[in-house]
Amino acid sequence: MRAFITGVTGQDGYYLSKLLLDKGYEVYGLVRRTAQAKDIPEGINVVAGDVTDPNVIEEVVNIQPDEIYNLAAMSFVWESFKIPKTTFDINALGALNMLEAAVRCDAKLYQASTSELYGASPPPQNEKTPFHPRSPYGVSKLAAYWLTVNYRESYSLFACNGILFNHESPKRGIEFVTQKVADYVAMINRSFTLHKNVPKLSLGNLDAIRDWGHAKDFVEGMWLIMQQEEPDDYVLATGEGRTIRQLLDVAFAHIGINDWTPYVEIDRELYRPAEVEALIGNADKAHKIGWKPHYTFEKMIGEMIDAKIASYSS
Ligand code: F7E
Repeated sequence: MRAFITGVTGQDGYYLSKLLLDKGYEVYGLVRRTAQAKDIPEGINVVAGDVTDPNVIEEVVNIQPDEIYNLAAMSFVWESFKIPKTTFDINALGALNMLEAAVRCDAKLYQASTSELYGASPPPQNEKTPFHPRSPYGVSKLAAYWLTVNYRESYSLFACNGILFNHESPKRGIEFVTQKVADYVAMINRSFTLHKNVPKLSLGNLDAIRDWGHAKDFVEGMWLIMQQEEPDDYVLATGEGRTIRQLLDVAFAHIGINDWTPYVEIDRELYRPAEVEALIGNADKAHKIGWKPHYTFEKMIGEMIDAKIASYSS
């Protein structure tokens, strides 16, 4: 089997390519600049290109993959308010190019959809919940979602949306709240031993609720979705919602601090113009095809903090 992965330098690209290599796939990974390819797992065939460039279609056709995983995205919701057009180009136009490529080589396609499609729709959210995105990111991903459905219905393409709720790991970018907190807590841990003062952690909305799982569990779901008889759309989520305050409780407790309030300050700049208050997924449909997350929230946050502590002491 041959797979083509866009966004291979990101968190999900890392775990998915490892999973597919372990399963014996030949893996091709699209990177914008070959210099970025230094952190990807060994054994990946690096392809230089960009999802927004129509030339990428020809590249994919030359490779003739059996499965395409479109993970490339401008994925930071807050920033999508600052760069809406770039967000649209990468997330919507990029998906369109990959769908065109899938039609041309009759490959299966996985589209990285997101719980941000639900936005203002109250939890629990499943595949039947109405969409109401609240950011340029969410709207661009909604366009990609419907393009995927449309290509499935128009060209009998095996095209699927994985509607993934938040998923994290030590590979998560520092701009996302879990990694930002993990990094800070690791720094505090170090400053205890060095007896130094560190600045406060600036955060935005502490009352937002998210359903956080581990990326390693979620990429197994991506693969499983692609192995079904019929193409379909699936929610992947843990079903557990927590506030940012509860994330802080767990993260600080990991280094033995029970009251985090002296360490945290609120910065209004970090609020989004339109906030998504609560996302908690119902993944019953995915459970029926055999998907189940294994990580607990505490284990995942602990792993993220420990990885940061290890990186600071090396
Ligand atoms: O924010 C609040 C923030 O940026 C989570 C992406 O992978 O998951 C991710 O989107 C919550 C929000 O992730 C800070 O307002 C408070 O309510 O970690 P995040 P996200 O926006 O949920 C979905 C499924 C995706 O598809 C996206 O691509 O935390 N929050 N204070 C903060 N968030 C950040 N980043 N930084 C703060 O200081």
